[in-house]
Amino acid sequence: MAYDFKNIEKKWQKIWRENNEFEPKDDYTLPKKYILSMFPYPSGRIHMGHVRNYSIGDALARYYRKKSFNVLHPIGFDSFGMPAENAAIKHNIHPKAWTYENIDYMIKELDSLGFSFSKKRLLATSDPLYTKWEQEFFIKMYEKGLIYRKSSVVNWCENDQTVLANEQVEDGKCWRCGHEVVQKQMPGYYLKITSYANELLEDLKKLKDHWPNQVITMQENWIGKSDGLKFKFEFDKESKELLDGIDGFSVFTTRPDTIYGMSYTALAPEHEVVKKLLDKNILDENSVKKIKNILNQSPKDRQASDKDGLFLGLHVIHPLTKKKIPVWMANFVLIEYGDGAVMAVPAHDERDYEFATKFNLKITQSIALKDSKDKYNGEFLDIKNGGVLVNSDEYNGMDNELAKDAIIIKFEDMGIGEKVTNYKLRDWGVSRQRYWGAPIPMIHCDYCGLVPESLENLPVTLPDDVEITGEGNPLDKHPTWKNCICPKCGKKATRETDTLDTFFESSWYFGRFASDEKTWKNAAFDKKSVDYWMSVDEYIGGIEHAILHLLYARFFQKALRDLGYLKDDEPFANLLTQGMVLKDGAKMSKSKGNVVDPDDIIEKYGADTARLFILFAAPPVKELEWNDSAVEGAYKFITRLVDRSKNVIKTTSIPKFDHSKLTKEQKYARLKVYEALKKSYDVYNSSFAFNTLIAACMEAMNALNAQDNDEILTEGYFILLNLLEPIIPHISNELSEELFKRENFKELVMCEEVFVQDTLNLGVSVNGKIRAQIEVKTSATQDEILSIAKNSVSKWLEGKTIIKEIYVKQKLVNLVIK
Ligand code: ANZ
Ligand code: ZN
Repeated sequence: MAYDFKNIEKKWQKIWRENNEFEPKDDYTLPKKYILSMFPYPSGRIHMGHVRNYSIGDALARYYRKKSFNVLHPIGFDSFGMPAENAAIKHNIHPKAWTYENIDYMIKELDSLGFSFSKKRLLATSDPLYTKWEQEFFIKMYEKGLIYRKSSVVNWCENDQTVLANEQVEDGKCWRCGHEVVQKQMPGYYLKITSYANELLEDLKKLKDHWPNQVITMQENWIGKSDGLKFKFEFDKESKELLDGIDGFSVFTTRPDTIYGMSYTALAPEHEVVKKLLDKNILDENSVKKIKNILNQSPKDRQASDKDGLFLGLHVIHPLTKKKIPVWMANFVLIEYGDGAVMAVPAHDERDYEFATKFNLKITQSIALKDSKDKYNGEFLDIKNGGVLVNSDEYNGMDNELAKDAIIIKFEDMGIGEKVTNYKLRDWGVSRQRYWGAPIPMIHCDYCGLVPESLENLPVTLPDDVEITGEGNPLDKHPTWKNCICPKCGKKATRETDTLDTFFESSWYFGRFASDEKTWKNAAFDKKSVDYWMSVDEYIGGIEHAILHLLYARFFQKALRDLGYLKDDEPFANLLTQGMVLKDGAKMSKSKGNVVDPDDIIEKYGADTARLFILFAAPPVKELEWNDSAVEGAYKFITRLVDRSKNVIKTTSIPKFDHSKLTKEQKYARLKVYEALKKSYDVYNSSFAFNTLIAACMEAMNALNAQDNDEILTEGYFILLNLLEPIIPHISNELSEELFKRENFKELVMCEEVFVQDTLNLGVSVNGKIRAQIEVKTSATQDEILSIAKNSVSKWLEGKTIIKEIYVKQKLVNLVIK
């Protein structure tokens, strides 16, 4: 058993390429589908995760093309980034050469899989023409205040020698290399994603039922909205004197209802009050040491360690009771969140509780469960709602949910606080101290300060002559590249040497793809084509991008909309997150040595087999376990499809049948074929469970083989080849061209009569116990059915009298006897 997949696949790939079959049409009156699989990083080779990702996207693209949609199905490369520099160090090859050699090779691999990508819109994000528009966005965003520069504590990876965004730190480690991340104070550029926090959260509602729930929840949590009260504490007189000038500090609480239970306040070690005490040398040596130690820990490490802190020798006045409250520094208070300070309520907040027990601080109850008679003895009480206030003066007895609002109003009336909303989301730091990235188009001028490069000088391109050692930023060490002229005053100035986080590039590539490539030189986006093609109708990629890329891209879409570049609020109308490809239960990876190379599979079995296996082995959203014998099985199915095609009648139209005159096997074969067609509607339009469609096609093939009418076989092939073409395109095109001529492959017509059953099965019970199963003609009368039923259970009726005969239509017959 063999078929000549090598020549067949090469032949069709050539035909497709020469006819430009996969280019989108410029006719914007046609109904459209924009199908996009996440573009790859040019690491050097395609892996099985890619094969899965692109097989799913390609099946959809090919399906919608058949359905006469105008389809955009582009591909490109996310080609800036660190591995190119690492390769440069290891193999002594220039990052640019490494990147573009890899791209060339990977394009060949993608072609060998027969994916129907538009080639005219191929791009690499490291192309200067791509950088040009990216730098224009940067400048427009900077001018609008959406980008700013600040010095702040950042995540620093010693191994990669660069800054990482919060989203790129996983369990305190670098998302890329796994090295420990440390904290470092550094200047950098930030994108004001926080100014879109609310819209990013609200618009998730529009994506419900179109995006996986899991991704929506992860984004909701990452944005992390909380409503509460912000108010200001005043220091007591002694403390004010110590702090010359600082008269108090603000805190944020989501639980104003617990305010009478406050027994201390706590500041982050970075807080200005702590700074002041350090500056003034007021604290003893041990205290200073403790603060410095905590400052050196990353926020993650602090959360992981035991509660720690110290009393600062200061007091504030409780805004309602006017009592003195001690001020502590604590390692669990984050400078980045809220106001970097908390009112601590140990009775009702677990972290405050742990801290208070450790340092022997007072614990006061302020909320009790309704109708509870228990005496309070200093334990932690987690009452979020449904409680009543106690020890809370005028609020005693009030429902705690109501008390939240009442106390906020009180603070607002007193003019010392206000209702605020806080988000966990932080601005996105985009400066990277690396060579192989898009240069940040800013200029440092001694006279004018920070000045954007003028638009007509874009793109600012990378110098080729750099030495890449892995230490420090090569652009910083380049002898001349930095030197430039200030666009504002014309004096000598220096360029910014930081480059952009590569997530900047992947945040707008889908819009670039949606622009007619003939316009790429003139503008970032071509309004007419981008308005037509966007949003992406189906976006397919790995769940690992749930927060990072998908949040950044949503933000960019909104920011570019507000800058007048784009129209839609959301970039991806539907999202499909595919599961991982595993072998022996673990993710395929070089370090585990369990990688199956797609090239080897294509060499041995052909691209169609690889695609069929990968879509058949599991539904797209589930993990897929590699299985050599299932690959073999996929190959055998195709071989059989080729084999049996010899009996198919060459024709250009589907044969017609008088269905009622067919034999049972013939009827069954037609039923299975049309069941597969029916399945395809659901699979391509909503479930994407290609595995079930393939299974239906396989069943249909078996049923066709079990009957002997070549006309039915022909009808079956006409339909099945159509259904399978998006999955195994080479062999389907080969066979359909030979048997039916490809141009006859139009919309398939459903045949409803095959679903009409002419017999039905009924259970027959005697006194409620099922005793027999009967098959009767659907046209049989009730009397006929009852008489067949009685015959089938005659041995239970012997010597008895039937007192009741019940027929439940299409279900069962029940006989009551005595
Ligand atoms: C008093 C209180 C009592 C609180 C109580 C909670 C429970 P979410 O919901 O995540 O927004 N908080 C405020 N700023 C903080 C900071 N910079 N670092 C660490 N913790 C901080 O959390 C809000 C709650 O986290 C706030 O409400 C505050 O503690 C604490 F029974 O105030 B709460
Ligand atoms: Zn200047």
